[in-house]
Parts: sequence; structure tokens; C-alpha cells
Amino acid sequence: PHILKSDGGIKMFKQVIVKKPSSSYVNGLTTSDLGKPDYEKVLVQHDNYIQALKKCGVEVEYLLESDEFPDSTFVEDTAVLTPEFAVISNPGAETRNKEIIEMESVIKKYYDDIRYIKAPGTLDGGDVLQIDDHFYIGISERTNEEGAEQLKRILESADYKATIVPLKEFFHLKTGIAYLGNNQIIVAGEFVDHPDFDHYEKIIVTKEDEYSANCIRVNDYVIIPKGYEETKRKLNEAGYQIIELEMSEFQKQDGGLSCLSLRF
Ligand code: CIR
Repeated sequence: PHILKSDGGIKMFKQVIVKKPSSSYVNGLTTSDLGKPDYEKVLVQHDNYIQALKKCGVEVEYLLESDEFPDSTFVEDTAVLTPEFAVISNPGAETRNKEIIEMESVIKKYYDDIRYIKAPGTLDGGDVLQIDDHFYIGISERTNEEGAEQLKRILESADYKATIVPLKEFFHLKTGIAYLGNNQIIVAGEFVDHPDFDHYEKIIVTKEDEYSANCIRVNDYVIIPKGYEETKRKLNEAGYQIIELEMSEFQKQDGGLSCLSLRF
């Protein structure tokens, strides 16, 4: 009932919020051993990301960098946006938590109805996946049970469905799953055989290509990271129009395509 769908069987996005990476980005949080990001390349890859979103037909709100928040380009973690209301998250990483202060003031321009995840609940937006009227909420290193329960209650009070999914291996829920539209998902690792996602049609990503499960469907396109030929082939065969983006400098900081924008 909530969702305006395009012919592609997916919610249409009109607006995105992105945030320029600061030079402090290279000192942000990461568990990867891929080396330090090259800041010049970070900026180029971020610009290309914005161009790709524009090609998908969305308006882009571009926030300037914040030196004091190295990970703040990963705006997705600060909020969960529905057509009716916004939920400001309570990011689970100490160094990131106050990223929500700026984001709240930005989101107020677009939403009158704003809800909040409150301590002791923590929640990162990267742990929240919307599939039509159903939200999946991961419990991770960043999102705790209390945070997940708070979001579930908020969503259910607005007649959405919500399912909590404790993660075994992935960093965030959306690290390993994305919604493509028309009841179809793309999955990797622990989500391939996960009972909660059994009733969707699946595109399965190989272990080597795991990083490419974090892709984004934006209006008529699916944006995927460059260099994952097998995933690209499968999406092509399924009939999607693809945009490929080099993501190396974001992968180094455990970030992916979904993390870099709030889409609504
Ligand atoms: C962090 O550790 O918080 C950042 N370096 C990466 C956040 C990626 N966000 C996401 O997966 N939603």
C-alpha cells in the first residue's frame, strides 16, 4: 500500500543524499587488509558514483566533508527512510555515532515525521533492507537486539512487516543482499540458503564475487561494482540494465555501493 512502483516492480527514488569523503577518510574504520585508500582516487570514485545516480534520474543533495568523522561518507548508516517517515539511527560505532547530528538537520528538510533509535539500542542503516512492504533488520556488530526491536516496532506501527535477522558472518545485512525488484533478490554467503529469504527469486553470487552482492537498484538501473564478471553476466541475463563503478577505495574501508547514499 505504501509504495509507488515503476514498471520495473520497484519503488521509484526521486532523491538521494551523499556526502563528500574527507581527507580523514583514509584513517577511518576498517577490518580489511586491502591497504590504505588513495584519497585522490576516493574522490574520483565518489564523483563517478554521483554521476551514476544522476543517470538513474534522481536529485542529488551533496553534503560537504566532515574532517572529524572519517567514515561519514557512508551516509546510509545514519538513517532509514520510508515514504512516510524517517528514522534516525543510533550508529553502533563510537566514532560514527555523532554523524547523525548533521543528518538529522538535513532530513528535516524532507520529512516532518522523524523517529529515533534510542540508547541502549544501536542500529546502522546498513543493517536494514526494504523489500516492498517488508523490512529485514540485521543484528550485527553495529546493530543490537534492542535497536532492531525498536525499529521493528516503529515499522509495524506503520503497517509494515519487519523481520529481525541475526547475522553470522556479514558485517552489515546489506553487505550480502540487495533487492532488485519484482520479488527478486541478489544474495551471497549466509543468505543463499537463509530461510527468511526462501520465498524470493534469487540471483546467487559466488564466494569470490561476494562483494558484488552489495549492489543497488535505482529506478531503471542496477549499479554494481566493477570487476565481477559473473555477477554482471547473471544480472544481464535476468534483463537488468547495468552501470558498473570502480569501488576499490571504498572496499578498502569495508564500504560498498549501498553505504554511500540515502535513497528515497
Ligand atoms: C565503518 O566501519 O563503519 C565504515 N568503514 C564502513 C561502513 C559501511 N557501511 C555499510 O556497510 N552500510
